[in-house]
Amino acid sequence: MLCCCVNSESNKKYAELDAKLERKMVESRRYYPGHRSLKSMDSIIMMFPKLKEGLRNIRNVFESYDQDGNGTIDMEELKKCLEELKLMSLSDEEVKGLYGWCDVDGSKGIQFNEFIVLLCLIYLLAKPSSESREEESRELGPKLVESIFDPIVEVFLFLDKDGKGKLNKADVIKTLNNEDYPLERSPKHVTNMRFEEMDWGRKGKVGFREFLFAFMSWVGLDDVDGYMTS
Ligand SMILES: [Ca+2]
Ligand SMILES: [Ca+2]
Repeated sequence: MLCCCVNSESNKKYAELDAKLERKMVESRRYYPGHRSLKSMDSIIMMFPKLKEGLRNIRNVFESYDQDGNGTIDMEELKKCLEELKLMSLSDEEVKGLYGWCDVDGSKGIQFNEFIVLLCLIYLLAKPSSESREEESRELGPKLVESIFDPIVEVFLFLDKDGKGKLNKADVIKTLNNEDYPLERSPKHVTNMRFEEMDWGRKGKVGFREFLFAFMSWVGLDDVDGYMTS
C-alpha cells in the first residue's frame, strides 16, 4: 500500500518510540539497582566476556528463526521468534513500528546487529514496570534475553549521569576517560571507541537505541561473527 505521507508519519512514530524509551530509561533507574555498583569503565569492561557469550546464544536464536536462511529476519519470522521467547505483550502495531525503527539500513529485513537491538527494545517495552515478575515460570527464552539485556541497561543507566533517560556527550566522554579514577585510566585503544562516534544529535545527546548499536560493536560483536560487516 503506497502512501504519500509515509515519511512524516513514520517520523512521528519514531519520535514517539524515542520518547517512550526515554521514559522507560528514567523509570528503570528504580528497578535496576545494579547500575549503582558500576564504578568505572573497568567494571564495565569486565562484563564483556559474559556479554559476548550471551550474544553468541542470541546469534543461535537468530539463525534458527531465519527460516529461509537469507541472513535477515522478516516480520513473519520475527513473530514466531517472539512467541517462542514469550515476548508477545506488545501489539502488532508496536512490533511493526519497532521493526522499522531498528532496520537502520532500510533493507526491509533485520540483520543480526539490528535483531539484537530490536529484541532488547521489545524486551524493555514489554516488560512490566515493576511488581509482577513471575520468577518461577521463566523459561530459557526470557532468561537468555534478561541475562544479556539487563546488564546493558545498567551500563546505560551508569552513563546517564543526570538520570534523564538520554546520554549526554560530556558525561560519557568523562566516564570513558575515567577522570574520577585516574589510576584506572583505560588503555587508549579501549577508550578511543565508537562511543565517541555515536550520532550525538543536535543537543549532544543520544537515546538508548543509538547507545545499543554503539555498545554492540564496542563489546566486540564483530568478532562474534561476520554479520557486522555491512
Ligand atoms: Ca529470513
Ligand atoms: Ca536491515
